[in-house]
Amino acid sequence: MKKKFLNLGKQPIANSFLQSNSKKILSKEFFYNLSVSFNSKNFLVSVTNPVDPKIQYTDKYAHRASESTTMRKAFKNIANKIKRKFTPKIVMEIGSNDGVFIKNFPKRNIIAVEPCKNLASITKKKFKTYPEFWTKKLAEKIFRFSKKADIIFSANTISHIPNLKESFDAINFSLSNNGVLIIEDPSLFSVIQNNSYDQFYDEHVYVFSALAISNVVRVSGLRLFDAEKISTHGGSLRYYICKDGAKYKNSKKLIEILNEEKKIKLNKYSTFKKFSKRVEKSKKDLVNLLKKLKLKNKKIISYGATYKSTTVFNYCKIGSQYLDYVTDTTQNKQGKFTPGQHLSIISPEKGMNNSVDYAFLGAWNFKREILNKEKEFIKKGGRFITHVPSVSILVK
Ligand code: JHZ
Repeated sequence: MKKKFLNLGKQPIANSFLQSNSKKILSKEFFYNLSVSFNSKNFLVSVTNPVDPKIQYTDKYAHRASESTTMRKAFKNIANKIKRKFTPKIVMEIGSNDGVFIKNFPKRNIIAVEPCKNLASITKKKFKTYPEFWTKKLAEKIFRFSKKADIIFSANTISHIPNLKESFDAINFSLSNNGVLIIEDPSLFSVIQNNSYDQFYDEHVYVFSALAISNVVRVSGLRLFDAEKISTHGGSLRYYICKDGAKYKNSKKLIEILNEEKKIKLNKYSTFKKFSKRVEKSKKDLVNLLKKLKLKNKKIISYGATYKSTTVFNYCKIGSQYLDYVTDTTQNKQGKFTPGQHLSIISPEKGMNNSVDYAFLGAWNFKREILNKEKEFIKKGGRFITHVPSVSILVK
């Protein structure tokens, strides 16, 4: 039932930024083979052989959701929408990261679940935080003797959990009768439309479609009743899910989204086979462009040490022969080296100087925010390169 359609080669853990590029550290670097499959029974697209979560979500976890103004605003907006629409008494977040969503709620309403101990220690100062993986056992520990959750929110986390059946069973156990699960994850529709193959890396065990989610939650006694397109992370879907017997009617918007997905055939293997050909072309085009610019002695860097760019650089084998370094605003990424290709990461203040001719948009999902911030660079003739939706130099 699970059929492979894309091979992205030998990849490191996308989040494993290295402390140094010494031989000793490099010799211990972990690699696995990243390939992606389609399940013709429930339409799930997934990494064929997921990596063990215990080596991914450690106390050194690098991603901070608060790093971008776009995301801070997006989480504030959805928190306000939830308050208006559902007036929840108990809200649980699965994968609370650095608290960017929960900080919009009063302390008494919140339960946070976050397995990365460095992140959990940030939110536990104010909110009830469980520094654990989301499992049936944890759900029982939290809810066996207390009131169930009115809202369970989870952004960019459920797609990271290999055992979906257990996760949704645990969610069903934790929801009140008319409680609602709201999840957000990058959408398969956007990945196919934008050719954004870099949404596949070890953490993104799944890239969901509404078609797949509706099938997968049904098996756990849940029902997808609404969905909406959101612009975060290069095009995501927000899903509204309830218990089978809850009061919510299936929305028109959901039917439209499901029909759109059927129209571009997200339920057919042939769609993904065609996509994999486009991915191969994207790799050739990007490498050719970088080669051409290097022959003209241009200085090229990368902007944003994203997990996504780990996939691009290791799949296309783009290292120091093309890129001088990577800039990133996240303090705990600065001074480290990118996984697999070992490019040094420095702050934009240091790295975005007059000597740079081109910057590859590793954080292409924040294109608008970054182009706005880097007006001076562009004014002085600097240019951004992107591979999404196709390889090009951005004129403005
Ligand atoms: P970001 C992460 O993916 C990881 P990433 C995770 N697995 C996930 O699911 C997705 O997010 C949703 C920097 N930056 O989060 C900050 C600048 O330097 O979009 C970040 O390091 N300057 C949880 O890592 C990175 O770029 C800027 O102006 O692929 C963005 O990473 C801005 C706006 C960001 O994607």
